[in-house]
Amino acid sequence: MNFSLTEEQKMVRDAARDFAQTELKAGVIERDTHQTHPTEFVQKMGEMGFMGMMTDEKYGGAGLDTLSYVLVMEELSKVDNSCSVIVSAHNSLAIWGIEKYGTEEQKQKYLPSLASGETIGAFCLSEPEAGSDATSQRTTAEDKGDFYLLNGTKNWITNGKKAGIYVVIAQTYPEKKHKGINAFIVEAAWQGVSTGVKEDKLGIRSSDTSSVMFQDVKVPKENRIGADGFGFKFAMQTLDGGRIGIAAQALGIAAGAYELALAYSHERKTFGKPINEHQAIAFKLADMAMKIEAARLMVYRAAWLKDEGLDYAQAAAMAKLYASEVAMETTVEAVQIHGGYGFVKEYHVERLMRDAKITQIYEGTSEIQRVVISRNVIKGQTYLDL
Ligand code: COS
Repeated sequence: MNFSLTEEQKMVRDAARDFAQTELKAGVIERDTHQTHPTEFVQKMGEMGFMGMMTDEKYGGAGLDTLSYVLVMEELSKVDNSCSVIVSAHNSLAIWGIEKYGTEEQKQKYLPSLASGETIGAFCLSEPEAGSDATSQRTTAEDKGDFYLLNGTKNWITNGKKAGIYVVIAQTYPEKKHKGINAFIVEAAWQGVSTGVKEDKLGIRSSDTSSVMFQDVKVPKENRIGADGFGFKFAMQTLDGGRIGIAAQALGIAAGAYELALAYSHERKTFGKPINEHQAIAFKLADMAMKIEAARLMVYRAAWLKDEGLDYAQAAAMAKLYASEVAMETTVEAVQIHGGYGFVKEYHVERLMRDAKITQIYEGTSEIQRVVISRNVIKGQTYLDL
């Protein structure tokens, strides 16, 4: 076993850390308050290679591994989770499936502008009545010969109003249930595509989340991804990788809140000594550090399994479930350590606490992760089997 990072991975991590701490941090409270989209930083992240992290260099991507992606997600998420969710949805949910299952024509047409960050991507699976129960798709894609006619509404779409490209999951043969579902690449500029208002959210407030509506949208046959009826498995596999990104986001939130709480515990004095010399605070810091380390090992291992071409669905579900719980617990404790200061925006931990909550909900709730994990466990899958 080798737990060290390569020189390249360290360089990528340090670049993300520097960018997050020196550029993102300054305006993050203001962007959160006013729900301002971090457009200029998305452009900068494109220049830094973060918008095509794992995409092959021949399509203009950075060609990095999943572990590098996780390291970047972790560093961005210590500071600005609106930026990190944009990176995650774009890389894991929009680009990954096109690169993995798209035709060469689709890749050449869509990947270069996505990988540079010029075009933002979004993944449209959830619907007003189909979130966890993903097989119950109401959006239809009727086969009309030369094209599919797409109709329906998608909810809670990250990058909804900013995306130029949507990967859309829709039902073509309702009688076949999940085996009748397809995945399509849909351009935002096409007639019949529209978006709802930007959602006013508890956390990740400056990221763009909205409904996306499709009304009689003509999707050319060549824009279907994969074989006819492959859409549900495509969506599930996309989410397996997406969960590694969100697990890394949760890890970054926890680590960011912990670092702030640790620094504050040295500065703040009560009863004549720094608060971390009181056991009540010292033990909180010990528990936080231990849980973050456990989450980190799970997240990095899930990324490693994916890079090795091994089965990572179970590891991703476990990492996402555990890291998101650690993010929630750690941020609540970080606010507590800060006392009254933790309750005001200036100290950053209240925002991280608000951001943490969504990691237990999106890309599969904690309850769905337990469904996935328990089914595998009952089938006899041992986690350490490689
Ligand atoms: N990879 C590949 N195939 C998968 C898969 C995966 N990770 N998970 C399920 N499948 C396949 C199954 O093997 C099954 O295939 P067959 O019909 O050939 O046997 C098919 O998909 C249906 O699976 P299953 O019967 O398990 O479907 P369920 O309706 O019971 O749902 C869960 C499975 C709950 C795991 C799924 O609906 C899910 O993940 N829901 C959450 C979706 C989600 O994360 N939503 C939030 C979106 S935010 S972008």
